[in-house]
Amino acid sequence: MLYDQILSAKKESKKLLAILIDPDKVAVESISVLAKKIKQSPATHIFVGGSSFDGHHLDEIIIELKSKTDLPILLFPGNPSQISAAADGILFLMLLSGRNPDYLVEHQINAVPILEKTNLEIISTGYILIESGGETAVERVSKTKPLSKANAEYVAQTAKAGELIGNKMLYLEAGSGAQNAVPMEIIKEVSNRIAVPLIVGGGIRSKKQIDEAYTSGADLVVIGTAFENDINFFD
Ligand code: 1GP
Repeated sequence: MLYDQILSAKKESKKLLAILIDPDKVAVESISVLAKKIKQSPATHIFVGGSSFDGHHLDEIIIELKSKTDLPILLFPGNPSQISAAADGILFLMLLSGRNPDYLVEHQINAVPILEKTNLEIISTGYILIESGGETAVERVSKTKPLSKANAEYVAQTAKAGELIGNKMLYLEAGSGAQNAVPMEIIKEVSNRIAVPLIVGGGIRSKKQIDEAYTSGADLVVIGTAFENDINFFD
């Protein structure tokens, strides 16, 4: 099971790395080149999803990725149209930082009939958006405000509530292409407070930032835009 592997990695302090593929930004034909680069990178997981993608060539993208790499593929959906039975699992997200009922529970309810027709491993994940210096797509699409980075205690409290509700992972998100990544102090505060694996992503553009996220307590770092803009990023 994918979640058990993530938990074991956490126990062994083995850090994980996911490359995020936004299906809106890639063509099926480009996957073989991307997959080659992913194979040469330190990535341990592939995430697939985007804020506003309508799901149109999702199956094809995932089938192509699966035929070209051995990494587990986890859906990172912005809405229920982004569910594909071809993936291995799904981050079943709950936008804990926002107060929009659609992203707290409505999308999840609508996803059930689709999920029941798949064998996807479903991993309940609390998703926390942190302010990052400008409006991000997640903010725009979810119509929610991020949490202030000035109040690390409140962010940690939110993450802990997610854990107590039953989230099996927490995701600290600055937003794709964010000006500023999630600050180290926030990552530290949250990781000290929760026992479940911590994912950190958004605006991470350098090896140094990846290492800083790990040393602050991230168990899994997500890289999307940096790899999208430069497929040689991990060289
Ligand atoms: C976005 O956390 C991911 O949801 C990755 O962000 O595209 O900025 O790497 P970037």
